[in-house]
Amino acid sequence: MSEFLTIGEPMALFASQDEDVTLRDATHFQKFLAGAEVNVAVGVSRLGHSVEYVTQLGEDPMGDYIKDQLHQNQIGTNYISTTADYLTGFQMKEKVSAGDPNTFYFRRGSAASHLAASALDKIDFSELKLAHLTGIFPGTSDEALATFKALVAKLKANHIQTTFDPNLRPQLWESREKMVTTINSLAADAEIILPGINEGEVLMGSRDPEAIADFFLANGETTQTVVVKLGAKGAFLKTKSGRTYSVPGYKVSKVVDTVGAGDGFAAGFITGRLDGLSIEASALRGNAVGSFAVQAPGDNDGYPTPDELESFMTAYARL
Ligand code: KDG
Repeated sequence: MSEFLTIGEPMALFASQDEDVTLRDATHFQKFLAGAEVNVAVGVSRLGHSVEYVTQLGEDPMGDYIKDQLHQNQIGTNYISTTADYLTGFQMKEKVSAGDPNTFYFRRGSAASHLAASALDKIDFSELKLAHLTGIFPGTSDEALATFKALVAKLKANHIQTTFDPNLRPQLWESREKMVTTINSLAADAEIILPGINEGEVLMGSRDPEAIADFFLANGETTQTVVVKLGAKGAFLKTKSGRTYSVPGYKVSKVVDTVGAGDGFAAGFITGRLDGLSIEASALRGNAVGSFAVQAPGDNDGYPTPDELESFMTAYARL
């Protein structure tokens, strides 16, 4: 039983330590836990909420490493299955002095992509307050897409609110058209949608944050709020009733690695909602967690504890 649940593909991440060197030539790597949904799980757990994570791991060293990491981060493993038939996925990430690093995935046919819908039968929805979903897991295979849809049906039947981050990974989809159509149709079932501005442009053709929000509000009857992430510039929010908010970003002195900032935003936003904050205050917290994320080399290792978050937000408010 937990307040928060997510489903996804966790991976071991080998982050290069050789700056501005290609993955082909890099020789030094540090191992981390990665995967968009597990990043959010780490962020929500670190901020003090109970979390269960649904996935399937291979019976291999990467799977064992991920299990250890989940335990260290106090993430529930009650809904994690294991299989000897498929391997756990992993990825590599460049280190860059500026901009976004290239990443490369070794995940096709992974254990997580073979998670069957029957694995959802044991989920206890009784204390669940919110579930986070992304466009990555359903893109990993047709089986994962079916499992994802089965989970959405169960969440609906149990009246659980959902956040949805499109998290576009074109490498996973057979065509851009299939990715756009499927993700827009999955987004329609979420109460809160969290697209990045670049994703909004791919999914509906405009970089205007309000046009992106209007698109998703019209796309699904369930959708109540759209939060468009603007990177360092913060976020733009629009609700079904037509209210809009612009929430500023936080400046950081040195960006180490941008990957994981969007998931950090989601973790901050979600914990804001679980703590009863307004959507505007939740988005401000999301921006704060995102700014912790960009100052660390892994995807979720920089996410704050409640004390770290509070002192950062208080100090910043005084500037
Ligand atoms: O958002 C960051 C994640 O996406 C990263 O940790 C792993 O790329 C990844 C994925 O597809 O889950």
